[in-house]
Amino acid sequence: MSDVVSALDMLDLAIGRAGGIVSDAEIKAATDLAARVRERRGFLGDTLVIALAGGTGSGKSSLLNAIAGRRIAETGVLRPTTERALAWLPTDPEPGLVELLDRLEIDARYEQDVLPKLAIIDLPDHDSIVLQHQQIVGRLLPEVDAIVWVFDPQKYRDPLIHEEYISRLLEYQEQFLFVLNQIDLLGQHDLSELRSDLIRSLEEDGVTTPRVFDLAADPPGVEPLNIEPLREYLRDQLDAKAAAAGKLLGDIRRGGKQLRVHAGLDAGAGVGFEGRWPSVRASVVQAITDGLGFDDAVCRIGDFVTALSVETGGRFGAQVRDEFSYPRIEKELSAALDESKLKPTPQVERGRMGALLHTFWFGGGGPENPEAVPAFARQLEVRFGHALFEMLWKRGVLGATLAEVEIEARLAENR
Ligand SMILES: Nc1nc2c(ncn2[C@@H]2O[C@H](COP(=O)(O)OP(=O)(O)O)[C@@H](O)[C@H]2O)c(=O)[nH]1
Ligand SMILES: [Mg+2]
Repeated sequence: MSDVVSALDMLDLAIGRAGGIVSDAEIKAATDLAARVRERRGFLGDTLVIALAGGTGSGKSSLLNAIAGRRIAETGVLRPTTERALAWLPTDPEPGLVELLDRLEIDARYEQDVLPKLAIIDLPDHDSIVLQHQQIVGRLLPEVDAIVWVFDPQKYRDPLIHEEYISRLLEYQEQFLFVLNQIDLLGQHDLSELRSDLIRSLEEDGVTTPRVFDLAADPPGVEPLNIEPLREYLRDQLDAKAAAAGKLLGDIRRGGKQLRVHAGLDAGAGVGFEGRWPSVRASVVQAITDGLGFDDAVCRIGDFVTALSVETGGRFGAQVRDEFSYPRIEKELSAALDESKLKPTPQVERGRMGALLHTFWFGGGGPENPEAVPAFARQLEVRFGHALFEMLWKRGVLGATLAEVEIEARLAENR
């Protein structure tokens, strides 16, 4: 299972692994992009997550039941009825949604397949537990897509809701929806008056253009009234959300791709190091033991480093080159000779071909102490093989992580 959150987590991991492989500026660009994706208000996934808030008895639980089309939450005249928050969520919820509910410690979860991609959180009735409710709303707001404030005709001016919640949380007003419930109890005239009055008080709280839906979630003996406009609004929001999630995934993929390009990983991570290095090492040993000379051996390693640098490219390629500069290769190579005590075969000044012919005709080539050859080969392994392998391995791990970013994002796009 995959979602925006998983893809973004993977991008974060890749950014953490890109140090030393791509430049700091490129890392910063990717970090900024990930931060922008995370900053997005609301739930970071393609499920539309809404929470129902409001005074006790206003009809939050009834509204959930009305939207669901069946009884999910307990409702009742005896207060409070909803003691713990509960969530109504799609079956097979995206992992980010499960994490969100875990974080909010909402354990009561009812899976539904009525409205895929819609999750509704019914908050506890707050009169008795104001503090807890306040904390939940505070924690919830930054993480959900919308809060539906439910009012009833008796308590729609409840100062607690207006002063303690709405006017203090105005920075989230884009996410607010308002429901005037129990309209079955009102005549047409009362309804329009009450509706205007509610809008006025919300404006006094500081809400710029309150979106108010009037409905009856649980009129006695009859079907809910006027639920459809709210449902329709939620459906539109769902479409908008799907588009937004698609855009976020696009951004994440773009961030991953940038890192891949800068790390020179676009054509894949492998340069076949393990297959190539043993023959380079053998040729260095040969250069030393066949009398081709120290400089020739240095060049063989240098050529290999250059090839790796060119093939990996970008900043990483340059770094391979910097790490294994010619002076360092010379230094390490003479240290390898010292350590292994291998005495190089005296150089024959005729170039490679001439040297080979020389050995062929006159024999007698070879080091004074051939028994030191394995120790020399081991030194090459330690001083060059391991170090190069480690650098390439790090880049390979980054490559694998970036592949994972792409895979997670693609899977999420196709959910
Ligand atoms: N007349 C009428 N009663 C309603 C309506 N909606 C809810 N109720 C009743 O109001 C009471 C409280 O509803 P409930 O959903 O438990 O409110 P909550 O505390 O906000 O969750 C219950 O007895 C519901 O049956 C409605 O639209 N009209
Ligand atoms: Mg309730």
